[in-house]
Amino acid sequence: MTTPFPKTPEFTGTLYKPARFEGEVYDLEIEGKMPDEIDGTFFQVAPDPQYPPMLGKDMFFNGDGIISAFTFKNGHVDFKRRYVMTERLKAQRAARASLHGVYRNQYTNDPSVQDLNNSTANTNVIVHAGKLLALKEDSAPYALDPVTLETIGLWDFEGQLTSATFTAHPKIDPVSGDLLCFGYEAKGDATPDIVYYEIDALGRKKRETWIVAPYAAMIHDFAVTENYVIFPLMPLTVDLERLKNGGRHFQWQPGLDQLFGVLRRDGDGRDVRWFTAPNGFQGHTLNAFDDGGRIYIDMPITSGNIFYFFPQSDGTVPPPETLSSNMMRLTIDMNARGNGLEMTPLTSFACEFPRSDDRYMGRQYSHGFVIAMDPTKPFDEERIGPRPFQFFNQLAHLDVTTGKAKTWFADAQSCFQEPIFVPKHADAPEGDGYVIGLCNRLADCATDLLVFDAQHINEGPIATIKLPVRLRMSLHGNWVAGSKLAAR
Ligand code: V55
Ligand code: FE
Repeated sequence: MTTPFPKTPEFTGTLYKPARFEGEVYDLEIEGKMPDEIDGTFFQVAPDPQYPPMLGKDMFFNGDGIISAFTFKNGHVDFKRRYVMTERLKAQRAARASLHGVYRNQYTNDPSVQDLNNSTANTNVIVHAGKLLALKEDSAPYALDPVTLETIGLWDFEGQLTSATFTAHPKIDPVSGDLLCFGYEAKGDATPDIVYYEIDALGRKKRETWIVAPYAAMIHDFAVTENYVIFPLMPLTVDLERLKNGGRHFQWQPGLDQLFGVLRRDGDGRDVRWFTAPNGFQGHTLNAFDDGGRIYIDMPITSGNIFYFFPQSDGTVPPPETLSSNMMRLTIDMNARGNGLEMTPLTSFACEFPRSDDRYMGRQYSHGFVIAMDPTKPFDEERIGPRPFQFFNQLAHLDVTTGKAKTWFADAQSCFQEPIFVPKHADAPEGDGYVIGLCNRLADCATDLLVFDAQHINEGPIATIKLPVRLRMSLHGNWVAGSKLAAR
């Protein structure tokens, strides 16, 4: 490879310089006391471009998906990291160059890849029906072997997937083990169609409901309760003409409300109602539940566009310091008339990458785990340098029933990534377990995996798992119990 990566914030520094590393490390170095009882694998995925962008510039969300697997057993951790061998990556490797243009715009790709699937498989990984699924919201999933990380190929659930797309944020029903999932732009680029599926633990489709949104726009994450599905339609719209003219997939619309499409899980979709809140940026779902008549959805909401790479039509993006952000509780009263909803802050600080105890998905719950930014803490601006995204200098445990938060701050140059929750054992009480997450160390150009006692995050990690290689900034992942992988 003779072309260098661009010297832009998206491709430089300890956080964003591509790592492009595949390999295995047997028995990682551990500092502290690793509990013997943690048994399973933490899978997570990063966008990590194999080649410098064909157009000379690109955004973080367009990198090739690479999966890390950390397998915990008897107090030891083994590490494996492999690219998802997407159609796109295979074509690039054959050409020894990037062949892909603007994010989610096939019209800007090299003609040689025009007919290939465009997914980078870079946003989330989840195990379902014995397969590891690598997800990108513009495509069907890619299936991989969860033990070898060998790519099997594009996965249409044995012909059952009728949509062009599949979310990167499916949920697993903790009682049935069903995969609760959806696609938006589900009939192709810029279509307003949305499909909701429920696929059982053995991979058989049980439910398929189609609705049409008021317009085509991003639905990144969603929420599911025992009775309802909620689709947050973001003010990031799609336009086919813009795509054909080589433009960006999404454009921020400052004049549009936030919309929340609500339908009954057991209905046919004709009951869908769109609730509204003032213009803002809907983040990831922490959790949601209903009490029959009212629906509660907890998610961080920001006052404006945080995706600077999807500006509004005149090119403007708000300076990040002008935006405010909180974890919010949205309450939707299904018995009330009108399309309003109530919004109350659950935190006084900005946070993202929220996770809960997955055994309580869609049920009344108390414990949330997030990464957060405390701007009053020391910050090594020089070492951290320009960065395309928010830096998160804290890990936090929220009790959404009491409003109390416990936080942990490492130092002036450590950036946290999504924290996942691992129960102490299958029937431990809610929130009784461990929180595991990656932490980028800018002083050492290193990446550590940290293990916390979930109830005592403020006391710092109980174990630090040291990687001998630096990993690039990543996105989402999930914990899979060893017993589930063995039973596959
Ligand atoms: C997001 C991330 C994506 C994407 C669309 O965080 C939305 C939101 C990593 O890719 O393609
Ligand atoms: Fe996401």
